[in-house]
Amino acid sequence: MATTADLQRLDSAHHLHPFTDHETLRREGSRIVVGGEGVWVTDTDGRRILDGMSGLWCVNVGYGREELAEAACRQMQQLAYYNSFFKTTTAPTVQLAAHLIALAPPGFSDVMFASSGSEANDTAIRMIRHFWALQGKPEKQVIISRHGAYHGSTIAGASMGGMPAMHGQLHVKLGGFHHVMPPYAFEYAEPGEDEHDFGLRAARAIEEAILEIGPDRVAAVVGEPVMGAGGVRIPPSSYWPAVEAICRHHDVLLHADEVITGFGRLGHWFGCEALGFTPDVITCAKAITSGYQPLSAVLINKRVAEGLMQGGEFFHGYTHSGHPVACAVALANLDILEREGLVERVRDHIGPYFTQQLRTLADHPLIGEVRSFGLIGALELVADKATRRRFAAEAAVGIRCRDLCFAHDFVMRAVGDTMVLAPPLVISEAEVDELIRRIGSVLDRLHEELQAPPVALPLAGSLTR
Ligand code: PXG
Repeated sequence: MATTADLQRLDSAHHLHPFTDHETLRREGSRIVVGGEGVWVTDTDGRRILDGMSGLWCVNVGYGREELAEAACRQMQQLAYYNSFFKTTTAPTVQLAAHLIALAPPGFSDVMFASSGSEANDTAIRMIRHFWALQGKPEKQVIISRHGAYHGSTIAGASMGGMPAMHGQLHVKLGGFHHVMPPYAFEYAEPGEDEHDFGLRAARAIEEAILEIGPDRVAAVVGEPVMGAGGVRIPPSSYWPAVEAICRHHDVLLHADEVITGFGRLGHWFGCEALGFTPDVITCAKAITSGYQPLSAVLINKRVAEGLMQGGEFFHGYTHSGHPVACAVALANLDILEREGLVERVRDHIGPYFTQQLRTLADHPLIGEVRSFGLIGALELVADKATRRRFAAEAAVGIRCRDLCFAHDFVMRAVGDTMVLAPPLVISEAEVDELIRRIGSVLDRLHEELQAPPVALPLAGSLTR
């Protein structure tokens, strides 16, 4: 049996981690996670860690669900792989497509599968652009996105996303994407500006972009109903209905990237329902299997589907599109979500409880804003509570907070100085209390450290511990 030190040595020698500064990681070593049950994971040192992030926003039904392992095992024993090319498919693939359409908002009719959120978004981009070409409008190709959006890590996903650091490393960014202001009141609202009015102003930024580019050149608007990786940016309720109206008015498709918000995170099957709008295209991944298998899907409405079907063959697909094992696990995962009423539980019970408990942190001197929706939440760390002035970026206060959370055996992610949470939908009230208690201790500790002279501070920027 390999020891922690053995695994860390091999990890350092050979494994490149996603989104990681390897020089720092190799100095400090990785935490190696070996088990999980409910909302808890265990590492090789035997520490139990309360996972406030559902892995990476995905383990909605919690860890350790044997029936998902059994679904995978059964399907592997019966048929581990077959594809959906060349007029073939498999039973779980078909059943899952039908099930997703039954859960989707009215008007949706067809599903195409892939394995990751990034691939789903690449697929959606290709579908949307091809749809307009088939409509006889090949010049309608530009996709409007928002600054701070995360749409994945492939070249198209990173180009469509609004992360400046990722754009910087693309070197040659794909064309045909335009970014506008996000509906993020904490940073973009004018002093004293009403939330509702701010939401409408952020929607107007989209309309202004459509008019500037020309409606005959704009293919779609894309957005996460609530921006996740960009720092849990929750739009005012006025935003999405206004964006939808603008898209309809200018005949621009609306693409909801539901990779984080799908499957109950916001108390509805899809986030668009929670935010009051109906898109034409939905991409989803992550919690479609609660992370137990890699799987993603693009859902399209009748209009887009019928348009695409007029075009003969659509030259797109992956070896693992509609993989039968992933689809079988997704079906079993949807069954758990339905049978245990986990989506309604978020809407009616544990979501409101989480919000209420998270709000108790609002008085803390380091907290400039607390916000949440369903089981997604954020805490803004600020240097000055009255003016909401942020800390200097070099102080890396968010990263220090995250590292303290790890040291206190729980996971809360840092996006700059925005601390974000997305616990599994099965979290109990007692576990919410425990999470909030641990966050409170970490904030107190961080506050003390920040008062102390800089030499007393732990090394900033550490990644794992
Ligand atoms: N869209 C959205 C909205 C996402 O959040 C993707 C697309 C891409 O999915 P894949 O499966 O290709 O990773 C995502 C993924 C983080 C973090 O640290 C967030 C994601 C992935 C990894 C890390 O917040 N979101």
